[in-house]
Amino acid sequence: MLGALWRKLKEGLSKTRDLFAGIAGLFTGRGRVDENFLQELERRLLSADLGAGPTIELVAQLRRDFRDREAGDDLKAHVRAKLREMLGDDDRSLRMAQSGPTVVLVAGVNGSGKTTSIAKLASLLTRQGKRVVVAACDTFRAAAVEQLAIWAGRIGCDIVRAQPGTDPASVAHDACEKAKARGADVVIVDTAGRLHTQTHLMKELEKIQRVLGKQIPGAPHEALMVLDATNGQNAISQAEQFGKVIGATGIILTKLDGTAKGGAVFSIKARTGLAVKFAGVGEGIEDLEPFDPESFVAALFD
Ligand SMILES: Nc1nc2c(ncn2[C@@H]2O[C@H](COP(=O)(O)OP(=O)(O)OP(=O)(O)O)[C@@H](O)[C@H]2O)c(=O)[nH]1
Ligand SMILES: [Mg+2]
Repeated sequence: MLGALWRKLKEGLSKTRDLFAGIAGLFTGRGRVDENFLQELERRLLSADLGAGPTIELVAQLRRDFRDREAGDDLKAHVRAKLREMLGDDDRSLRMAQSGPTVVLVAGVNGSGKTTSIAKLASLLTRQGKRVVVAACDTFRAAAVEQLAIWAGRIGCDIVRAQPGTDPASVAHDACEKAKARGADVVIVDTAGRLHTQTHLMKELEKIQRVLGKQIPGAPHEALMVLDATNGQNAISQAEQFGKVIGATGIILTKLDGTAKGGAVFSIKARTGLAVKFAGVGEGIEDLEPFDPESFVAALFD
């Protein structure tokens, strides 16, 4: 069953799809799998941002198993299956608390799409009948709080906010209190953009995590790192470090609609060990999809 992700990806992923169509096109030329063919395939996989590691591995394997054979449908099916395999079989559902509110912390570099993704996730969960509280812990900019408040108003979920300059950890604390008092199902915590090299900001994130854990056992149950797909391999390099510091449990990969670098999906797993749990495929409130490897590969190859 191919769902909404596939449909949206077919529309939104056009730039990445063009590159993969070029890759799939190699298999219809009915040529031989010789050194020229393999080098061309390698070049195309790299330009689709598959990453050096996965590309080298795939091409070496084809050199071993398909050398001098005809580059036809069975090779295409093989490559498609390999790409699917690279995405792994992780549990991509949100880890929910055994009882009481589930807390989802969202972090990442500036402008990666955190606040928008939180709004989309809050909307998705609200549509599933869950009670959601969003916590506006990006207290650096008044505009950041406003942005989240506007979304919360549209979605009809609760928001906990404070004056700009308030300690983000105290907003996180209040959001947990409110969630417990109201019997909410999920708390989603927005944070200011930061780099893993900004020690004081990473300490601030640790403090938020500590406060969440004191308020609600096991919180945060998810620490989702937001990556902007348009940054391709650069985003992944940052994520390797960032993810370790915050103990990330999964990835939200945004802006897949506007980029030819969608192949980065394949190297995220290899480099960070983390599964993409959600994919952002547009700026609208419904443009977030639970990531499904099957649909993703199908959207690229079919
Ligand atoms: N096309 C597209 N745009 C997106 C997507 N997700 C976010 N954006 C846009 O990216 C821009 C930045 O999004 P924000 O959600 O404000 O990013 P942020 O990480 O909260 O930014 P800071 O709080 O400043 O660090 C906005 O213009 C969003 O509309 C997506 O999946 N597709
Ligand atoms: Mg933001």
